[in-house]
Amino acid sequence: MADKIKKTLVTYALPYANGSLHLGHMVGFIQTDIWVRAYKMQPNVECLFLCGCDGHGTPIMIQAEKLQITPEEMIAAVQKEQNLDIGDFLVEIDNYHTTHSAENQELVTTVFTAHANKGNISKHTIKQAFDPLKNMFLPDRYIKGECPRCQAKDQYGDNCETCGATYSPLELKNPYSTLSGVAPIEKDSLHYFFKLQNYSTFLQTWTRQGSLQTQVTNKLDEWFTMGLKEWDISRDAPYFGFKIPGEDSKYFYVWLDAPIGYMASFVNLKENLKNLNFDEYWGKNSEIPLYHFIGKDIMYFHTLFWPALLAGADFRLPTAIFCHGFLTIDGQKMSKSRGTFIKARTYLEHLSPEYLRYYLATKLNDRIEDLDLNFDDFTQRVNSDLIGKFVNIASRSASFIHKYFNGELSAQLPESTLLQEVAAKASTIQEKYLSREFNQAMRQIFILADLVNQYVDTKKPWTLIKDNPESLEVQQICTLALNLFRLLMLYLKPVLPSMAKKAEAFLNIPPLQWNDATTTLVAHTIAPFQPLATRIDKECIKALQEASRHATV
Ligand code: 2FM
Ligand code: ZN
Repeated sequence: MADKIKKTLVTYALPYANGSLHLGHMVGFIQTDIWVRAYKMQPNVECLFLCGCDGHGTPIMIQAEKLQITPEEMIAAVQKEQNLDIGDFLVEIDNYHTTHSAENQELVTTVFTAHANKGNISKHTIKQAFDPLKNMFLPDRYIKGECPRCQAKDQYGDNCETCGATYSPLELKNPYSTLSGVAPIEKDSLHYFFKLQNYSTFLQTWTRQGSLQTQVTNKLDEWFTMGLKEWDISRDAPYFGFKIPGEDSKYFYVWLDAPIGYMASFVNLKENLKNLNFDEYWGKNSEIPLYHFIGKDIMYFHTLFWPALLAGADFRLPTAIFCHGFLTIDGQKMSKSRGTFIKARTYLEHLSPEYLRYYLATKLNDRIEDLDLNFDDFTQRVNSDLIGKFVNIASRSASFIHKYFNGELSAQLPESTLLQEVAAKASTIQEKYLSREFNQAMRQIFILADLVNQYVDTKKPWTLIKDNPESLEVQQICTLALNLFRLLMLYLKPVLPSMAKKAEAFLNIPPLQWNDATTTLVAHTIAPFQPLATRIDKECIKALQEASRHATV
């Protein structure tokens, strides 16, 4: 009987549709993609990776206005652009949908109605800042003024960058709307609230069941101690989002429909893959693991609101939520003036996506730590380790096999325990990927690469071949070296999928899977060598930084 297929569902946070992706986004996409690829290299598994763009909210409405296009037009263009950028970073997503979709609207209505029927929704009037010129309520980020504590000017509506005070925008002195420049007035408005506190007991149990990283559980404890509060889920027109059923000028807040967008992306994919079953994946009793990869800034929404929304609407819960830290560049926050605000596309115009994938893999772990992209370190690691230690094993050995042995690998391997030693690491490395300790996987792989280089250096095939151009010993040494390279390529394949494809082509083998660690390649003809990667030229980095200084954000 055929083995049962193990299915898994993975998502990465849906980027907003009001701008291009930058390298900060790519940290999460690459982390998720490496995990998914490592997972899919196992036998009898299926793993869907879903994403899409997050199309609602005031910034999207404002940005479209600025561009003098409709939000719908903007979302369609951005969705396409983001999808291309992600694909060009070799991130393999099964469906890149959008939250501004019929599928999402239907699911949002289902979730909202279920909660309304359970008494989890309340309505009451609140006071909010209102721009009398633009005729709209102002989200905090569109109000600036003087800090009520230290009087610093031009501070945002909720916190002061000078003294760190936090406050409500109504407390700012001499406030002004960043949209019109006029002073906002206070105005009453009726809002809808989700009673998150009704899920307090449920969430305190759920968040301690091993679905979250320890740092997240600790942070949540602080929030539980402060007590969960009701959550404002409505916004007044003008707004770009889904209208609340039965209302003329009130919309759901973007964060209500955003995570539901994960489900919508699934439903949309189902249109093309008819064999997918919604209940099997999203039903209350689903046995399929569901993993959400996200950035640390949106932990609150994913670990509290989202599980509560799902539970109350009788859907399944996430199996785990994995938060990653932020990207800094040369030790600092990305900044346009320093040329470190790097758009995904600008990077791709100057450097290979696999350099970044590899560099990030050497740094990513299972904790919520920020990671730094330091360009000197980046160049050094790619040039000395990736190219110098790994790629060179293949180029050296393959050239001997072609030049002296007609592309034929020897029928037997020479006396050596190295192959067993390297093969024995397969399961540990696979586990490191699946537990998101990519940095440890890289460390182990490069310890092995050092051993392989030492082996070749000790054997000196280039000297042996001079004495005897038909030396069986040289053929066997190079055959072993190529077998070792094949194993290292297998171990690096989740990180370097394009290089793996080229290696599979020149080794003349089917796509590498974890199981291949137990086999060897002997009495086999290899194909012409394909250059796998070249060193980073420092000029390319300079050009990238220069282009980033001039790119529009
Ligand atoms: O923070 C953000 O970029 C959001 N657009 C993420 C949404 S994730 C999910 F909930 F849709
Ligand atoms: Zn202040």
